[in-house]
Amino acid sequence: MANALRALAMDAVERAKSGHPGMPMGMADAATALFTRFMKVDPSRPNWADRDRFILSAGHGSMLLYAIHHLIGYADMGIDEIKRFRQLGAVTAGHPEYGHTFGVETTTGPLGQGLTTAVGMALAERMMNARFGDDLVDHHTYVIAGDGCLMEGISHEAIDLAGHLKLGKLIVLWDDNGISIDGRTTLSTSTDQLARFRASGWDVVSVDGHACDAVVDAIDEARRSDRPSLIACRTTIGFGAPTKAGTEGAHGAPLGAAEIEGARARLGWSHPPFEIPESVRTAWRAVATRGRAAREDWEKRLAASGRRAEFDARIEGELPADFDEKLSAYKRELSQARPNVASRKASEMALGIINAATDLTLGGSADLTHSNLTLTKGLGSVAPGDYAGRYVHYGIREHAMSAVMNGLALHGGFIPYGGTFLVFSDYARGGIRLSALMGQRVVYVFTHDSIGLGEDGPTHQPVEHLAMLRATPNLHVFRPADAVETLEAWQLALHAEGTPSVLALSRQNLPTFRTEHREENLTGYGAYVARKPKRRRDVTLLATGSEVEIAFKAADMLALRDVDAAVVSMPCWELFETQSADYRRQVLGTAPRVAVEAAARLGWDRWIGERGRFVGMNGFGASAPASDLYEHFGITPRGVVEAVCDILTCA
Ligand SMILES: Cc1ncc(C[n+]2csc(CCOP(=O)(O)OP(=O)(O)O)c2C)c(N)n1
Ligand SMILES: [Mg+2]
Repeated sequence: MANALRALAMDAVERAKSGHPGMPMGMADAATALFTRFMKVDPSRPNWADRDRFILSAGHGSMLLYAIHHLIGYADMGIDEIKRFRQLGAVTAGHPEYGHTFGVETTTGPLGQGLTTAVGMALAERMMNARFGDDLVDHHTYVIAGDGCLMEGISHEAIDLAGHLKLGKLIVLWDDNGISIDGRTTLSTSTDQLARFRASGWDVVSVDGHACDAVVDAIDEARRSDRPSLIACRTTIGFGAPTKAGTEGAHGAPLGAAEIEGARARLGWSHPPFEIPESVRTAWRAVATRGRAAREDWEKRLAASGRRAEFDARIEGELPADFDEKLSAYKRELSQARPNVASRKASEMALGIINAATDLTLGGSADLTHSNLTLTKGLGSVAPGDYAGRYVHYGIREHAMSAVMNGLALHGGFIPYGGTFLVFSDYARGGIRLSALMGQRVVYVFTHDSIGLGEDGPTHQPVEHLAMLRATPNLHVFRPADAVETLEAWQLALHAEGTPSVLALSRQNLPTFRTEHREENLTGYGAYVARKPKRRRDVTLLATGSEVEIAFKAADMLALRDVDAAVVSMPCWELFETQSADYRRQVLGTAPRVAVEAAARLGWDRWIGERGRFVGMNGFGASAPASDLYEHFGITPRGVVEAVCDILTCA
């Protein structure tokens, strides 16, 4: 059965003239042990909620996954798709892609992230179990990780968090082959991985990865543990290849005809490429039969539980029917109360309403809870062995937080949001990118969003980050300007089922300018006219977040000089881009435009045009009180007025 995986992998890579045969050939025995004895999946219902999750963190070994999926009978994985490995439109993409191929639980390829996403899934499993009990939620999360996954820094964050939270149903098979692309791993590491995992509270064992029985025993043992488990599978990369096995030559290139012929002889596999004997197929299909029976039993339990509707709504992530009504009522209050608060504080206030209106939300922060203001009353902390809470202390682990949130969202049952400073979005970047690529409803609460954070200085002051985030496809970047916009941004983020959101929030107070209640979510337009010109539009001032206030003040000053300015708040460029050309023209107007944002210029030229001016940052910030910094960098009403008068004749 393992040789069938090896043959499909080496033949598919050969045919594609690209790909990674070594890892699938090396891990074929361990994967066969895992799937034939343990994996609980039903290829006819790839998304059945209580299935085991399998994460190929070493995503370059995608042919291992595709070969297994072919043999256990996923409907999309016929032999023709194996033959079209890595070709345009095939389900057999170079690396496993979530949403593209049945049964692929998460996109992998950026090494270490799969392992970390799996931590999120294993955590989601425990949290759903705490809510629905063993009868409805009781599954394992299995990972195959390579040397690369374990070398990546994110692995440390993931291992530490999983060990701390005692995620006993997380089982990692490490492809311990001592080889990566450059050659032997001893070129760059001498870490005792077992000791490292043990130090973080894991059970660890090392086995011969080619001895199926040993792997089976190790998994069996791991399943009995209440700690996460690492099973080091000592393997030979490219197992079976006569000259390339055990070398980096097997990692990421076709083996070549002669080598493949030699491997066939060594493995005793005499079948032509892409032909699998019926007896082997039948043996593999037993995995599906077992999984189907497990799924049917589970469905009976769900039907008998009396909680089916509740469970389904939860897994689907459906917000309660009265959710928007509650938010709208609160928005009306805000417009009346007109708080003068930082948008991070406005976010906390919004979360107070949101977290009471739905229990789908799952908060957290990378050790900046009291700065990000992400914790609201009564959420309760998720703790080792106690998963009833709704708030995760991710620790100082931004990269892991982003990938874990992806795992939580992918698993189903939660809408995760997590906070850090906007400047550290760099550290979270790997996971943010995959949230966007996979279309996951994850909300990033990034506070301290500009030089406005003040004294902490340039290491903490984001400048280029909004541009980076706005450049990311399928990511909504909100920079709300007052408490009303902040609430609207939250509402949009929670409704965006296929798109992650960033909320860039201020540390400094902002006045409420949306003083007239509107049912309509104006932030949903991405940009809108916040202050109409009195008579004619001489100039349009574009701004986001804390700089909208500056634009308003500049407009007042311009009025004294007989310049009539419109102020446009642009809380979300991406949503504005989706509006009709007519609407955009109306908002942007035909008058010259001046944009103000305490960040890098990149991207703004699209909105200000050739004649436009930009008032913002040209380099890094500095350490000083915020108001001094705004003065110092010229991001002031006066600075805006000067920019306007540079292009218009002012009185
Ligand atoms: C974050 C990240 N960095 C670099 C790569 C490129 N890369 C793909 S596989 C690989 C080597 C991985 O070594 P290992 O996990 O031991 O895989 P093996 O060679 O044993 O199959 C590298 C560097 C990547 N996919 N992701
Ligand atoms: Mg390796």
